[in-house]
Amino acid sequence: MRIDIISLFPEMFTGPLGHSILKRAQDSGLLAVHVTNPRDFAYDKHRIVDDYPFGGGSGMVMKPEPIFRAVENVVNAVASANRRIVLMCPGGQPFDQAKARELAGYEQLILVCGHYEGIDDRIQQYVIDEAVSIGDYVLTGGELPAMVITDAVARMLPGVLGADDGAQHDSFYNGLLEYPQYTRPREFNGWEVPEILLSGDHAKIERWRRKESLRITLARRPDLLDNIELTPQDHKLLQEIKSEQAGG
Ligand code: 4GY
Repeated sequence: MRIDIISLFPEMFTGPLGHSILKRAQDSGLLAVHVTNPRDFAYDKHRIVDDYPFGGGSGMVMKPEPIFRAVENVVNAVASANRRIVLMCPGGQPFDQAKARELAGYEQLILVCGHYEGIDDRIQQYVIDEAVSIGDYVLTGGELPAMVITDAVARMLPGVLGADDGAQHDSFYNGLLEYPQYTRPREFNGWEVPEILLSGDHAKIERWRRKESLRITLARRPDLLDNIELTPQDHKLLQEIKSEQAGG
């Protein structure tokens, strides 16, 4: 997959995308990330990318032409029509795991980062396929959201997390929060690893993990339980959890 980021501040991306799993994904050719600066597509003498808002008001608005040409340029760089052009915007659709999985299905993802007071709305109307929001707060620009989305989408690509596909056990992958994980030592500061994880009984371990996922989801994010299909075993496990709570 190729991810194109349109941003006035390309240097912001070098750190976060150049390490660990995202670096490995790029080195192995599973992911390519390109950052394009709309300023390079501002053809006036001062390469101006923003201007005063029509109608008045404070702050500056990003001009449409440099962004339009920057998007056009990266569109022309990829032959496939299987692409999505996404604007980072607090007013967009909430970004979640399902959206990450969906966006990972495109050949090319173009993430457009606004700055200042926003982008001339004609870009949003005529160029952008969809706007997404990473949460109900306002940042100074779309750069951090673009990094969040790049990260979440990249790890959904086949092969990025390695052979035994870690994403299957993620929080949210199955609609539940993740069960607790432990590693060596078996005892640390007198704090023990749950006995069952050392038993070697894989069926029992699976059941325990499912139960702990349900327990943690019920405690912290009960809203998530309304959005998934629970199996008869899940209902049984939830009953156990509730009676354990009642019994103290
Ligand atoms: N939240 N989710 C977000 C954001 C910054 C003014 C337009 C968000 O996605 N993007 O806060 N973006 C704004 C700043 C211009 C982008």
